[in-house]
Amino acid sequence: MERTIVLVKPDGVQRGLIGEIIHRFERKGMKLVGLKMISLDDAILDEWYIHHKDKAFFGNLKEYMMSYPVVAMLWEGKNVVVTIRKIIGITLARQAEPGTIRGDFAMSQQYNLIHASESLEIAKKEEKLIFSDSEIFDWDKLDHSHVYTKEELG
Ligand code: 3AN
Repeated sequence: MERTIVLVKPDGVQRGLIGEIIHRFERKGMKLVGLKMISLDDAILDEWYIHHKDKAFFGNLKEYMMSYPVVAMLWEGKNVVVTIRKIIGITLARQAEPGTIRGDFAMSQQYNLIHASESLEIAKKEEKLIFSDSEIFDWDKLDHSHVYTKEELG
C-alpha cells in the first residue's frame, strides 16, 4: 500500500476545516497512520517548495505557510497519491471541480486549504521531513476486508 502526506494549511486551520478534511479521507476508506499539528520553519519549506524557489510568489508562500500551525497527516491505501490529489482538486481553487475539497471550500490560488504530495517519490521525501518513525502507526484497520477485495489486498 502507498502512503502520502496531507497538510491542512494555515487557512484550513483558521477556517475550521480540519475535521471536514479528515472526514473526507476517512469516509473514502483510507487509513490514517500519522497525525500531528506543527509549525513549519524556513528550512523545511525551502526543501518542501524547492520546485517553486525561483517563482515570484515563493516569499509570500513561505510566509503564509509559517503564519499559523498546520495539521500534517499520513494516509495509507491503494494508489492513495493519485486518489488524494483527485479529492483535493486543482491548485486554482475557484476553478476546482465541485465535490473536491478546494472546489467546495476555497476561492484562492494560494489560500487553497490543503497540500497533498504530487507523486510517490515526493510523498516519501515529505514523509521524512515531517514524521519520525515513532510517529507512524502500523495498525490493522478492521474494515479493510470490506473496502478492498482479497485480490486488491494482495
Ligand atoms: P498544489 O498544492 O496544487 O500541488 P503547487 O505545488 O503548484 O500546487 O503549489 C504549491 C502551493 O503554492 C499551492 N498550494 C499554493 O498555496 C501556492 N501557489 C501555487 N501557485 C501559486 C501562484 N501562482 N500564486 C500564489 N501561490 C501559489
